[in-house]
Amino acid sequence: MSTPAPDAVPLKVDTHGPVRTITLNRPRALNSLNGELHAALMLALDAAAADTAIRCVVLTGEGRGFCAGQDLADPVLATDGGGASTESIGRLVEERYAPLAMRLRQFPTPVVAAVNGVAAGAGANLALNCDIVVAARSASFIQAFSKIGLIPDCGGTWLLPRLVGRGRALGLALLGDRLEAEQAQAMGLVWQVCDDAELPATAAALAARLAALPTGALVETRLAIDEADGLDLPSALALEARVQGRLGRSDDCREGVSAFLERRPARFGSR
Ligand code: LHQ
Repeated sequence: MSTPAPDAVPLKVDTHGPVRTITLNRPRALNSLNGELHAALMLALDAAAADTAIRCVVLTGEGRGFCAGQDLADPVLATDGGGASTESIGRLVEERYAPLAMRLRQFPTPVVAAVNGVAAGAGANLALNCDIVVAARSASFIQAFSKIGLIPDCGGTWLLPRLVGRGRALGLALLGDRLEAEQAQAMGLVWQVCDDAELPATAAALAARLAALPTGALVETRLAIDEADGLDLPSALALEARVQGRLGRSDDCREGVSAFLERRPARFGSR
């Protein structure tokens, strides 16, 4: 039997306790997203979301890339004239990248992006949609869209100004320059940078910490921060009161307070 090619399976999934790691596995094309990889990723995210034993997901890439965005050689982009019609690109963004961004922003557990190499185009924004971004020192981020006549997608237009401010968002998106991991960290796009060899252990340690915290409260924190962004202060305060009122009655909140008072580690329940 012949040995399978290294990227014969588009996605690898590993589970260690409450942490599920999803690894994009098309290393020869820098894990760019064709239809098959996109579908596999959505299915893997659905499976992790449905499994209540999973309390944190890590998203990473095989090889020297994290994800180079849309697979520009995907036949779905080809037309007789050699270019994709505006309509088909619009549909692709609607059918693939918008659901992917929404899935991550509404995911029922924290999601850590472990950026192992170049993250370009929708691949960069895939990482930036995650709750915590940890990057290998050799990783980089490129808003590659302008070079092919497009705008940032997969949530980029919404995310970038919120993460780095309008001026930097425009600089990144218009110029499409490569941002090294440490520059990305200095701008606030990345939480932590580590040596390349340390990336899996660093991501696993962060994921284990997140998995031990009350999942519901972590997810509500993300949702409230995102929602508050579109609200005025009185509305944001009302939102906080509403969510806090609900979480305050939860078993996790009771357990956290009891553990504090009894000076013992908290044991949070299932999500
Ligand atoms: C690739 C790709 C790739 C296929 C590297 N596709 N093969 C939404 C809707 C519809 C349409 C368009 O897009 C979108 C959203 C988007 O994501 S738009 C942005 C799409 N991505 C890009 O424009 C990035 C294209 N890639 C690059 O600019 C470079 O590859 C980067 C800067 C990421 C890495 O450069 P290098 O380290 O020099 O690597 P390389 O260019 O030699 O790539 C290695 C291989 O990966 C190579 O294949 P080969 O067979 O020659 O070894 C590339 O063709 C392949 N590859 N990105 N997106």
